[in-house]
Amino acid sequence: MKKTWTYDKAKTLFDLPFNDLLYKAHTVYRKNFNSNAIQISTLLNIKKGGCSEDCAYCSQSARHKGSVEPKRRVDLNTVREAAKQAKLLNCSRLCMGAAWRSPTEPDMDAICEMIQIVKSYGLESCVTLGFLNEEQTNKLKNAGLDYYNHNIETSPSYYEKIVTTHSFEDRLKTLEYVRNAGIKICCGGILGMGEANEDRIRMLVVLTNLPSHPQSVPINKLIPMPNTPLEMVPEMDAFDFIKTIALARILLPLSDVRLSAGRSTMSDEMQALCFFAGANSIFYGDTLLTAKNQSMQQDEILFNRLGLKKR
Ligand code: SAM
Ligand code: DTB
Ligand code: SF4
Repeated sequence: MKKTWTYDKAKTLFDLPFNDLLYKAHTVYRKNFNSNAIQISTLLNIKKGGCSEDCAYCSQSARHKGSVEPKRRVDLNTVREAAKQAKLLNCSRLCMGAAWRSPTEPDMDAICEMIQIVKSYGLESCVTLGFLNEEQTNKLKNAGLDYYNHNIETSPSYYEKIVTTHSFEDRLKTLEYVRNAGIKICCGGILGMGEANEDRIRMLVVLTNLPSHPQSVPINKLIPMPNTPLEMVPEMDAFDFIKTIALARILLPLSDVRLSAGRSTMSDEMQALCFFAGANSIFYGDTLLTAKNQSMQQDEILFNRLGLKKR
């Protein structure tokens, strides 16, 4: 039975001394997973830039002057090449991201073909396309989609300060369609957008109290992208980041918790503490969607030094 978490209970955990919180989180981690094995996903941007939404962190919003140059949707060959490469690099999942508020019908047909290509390489498929309706969700399920990524980003109240073109509730609605269609959910957020620890805790409380836990929970650290409203936000405290990962592990004991965007500005020691606290998944590859990732070479060195294996 899934445990119900209140904000107060979660905050009591978050406020424990650092060692006590990490010990608890690592105990939960070890009970449920091989704590030396990391799930590896790779990213492909299938439609860059030109998005109608105004998400303050995003380099792909057409509303931030000077953000990335928009490109057309990529062709199927680009997906084939990315899938081949992901397989060669021992990744288990390819995640395809599009800078859309929501996909059109011709987009949907192309996406279904892309999913089938990814599956034909023996990889798990994940897409993130913005808002979906029920019909679109069922179409993705029939194409064989494994995961849909749709993040809640932050607490409900802080969300309004970050995005004005859609609401937190809109995001929950798409998550409901995805869950009802039987597609696994990848849902997390971004830390370091100027929010308080209270918002970080509230975001995790929303995730743990969904009708079922998201199977995958990406925790991104803001990459302050040039020409976005968040470009100058001060760097968040590293210990608060690690504590949020630990809380995610305790509140979502069976979910994969992904140490997502922002690793290229984290020290090896900070990443190691996140892995100890229960992060068990990463994005691998030299680029994310538009930003730089920690290089694959650095990841190989880090994994060797920490005795971590790809799962
Ligand atoms: N348009 C879709 C949507 O909004 O759901 C998918 C694409 S969006 C780029 C995928 C996720 O990347 C976002 O939900 C956000 O969590 C993360 N992200 C985007 N820009 C980021 C940044 N500058 N730093 C950290 N994470 C970021
Ligand atoms: C997620 O939570 N993080 C990934 C993936 N889902 C699609 C994307 C990170 C994007 C980082 C900023 C960029 O590359 O523009
Ligand atoms: Fe568009 Fe998604 Fe970026 Fe928001 S996060 S601007 S919806 S691509």
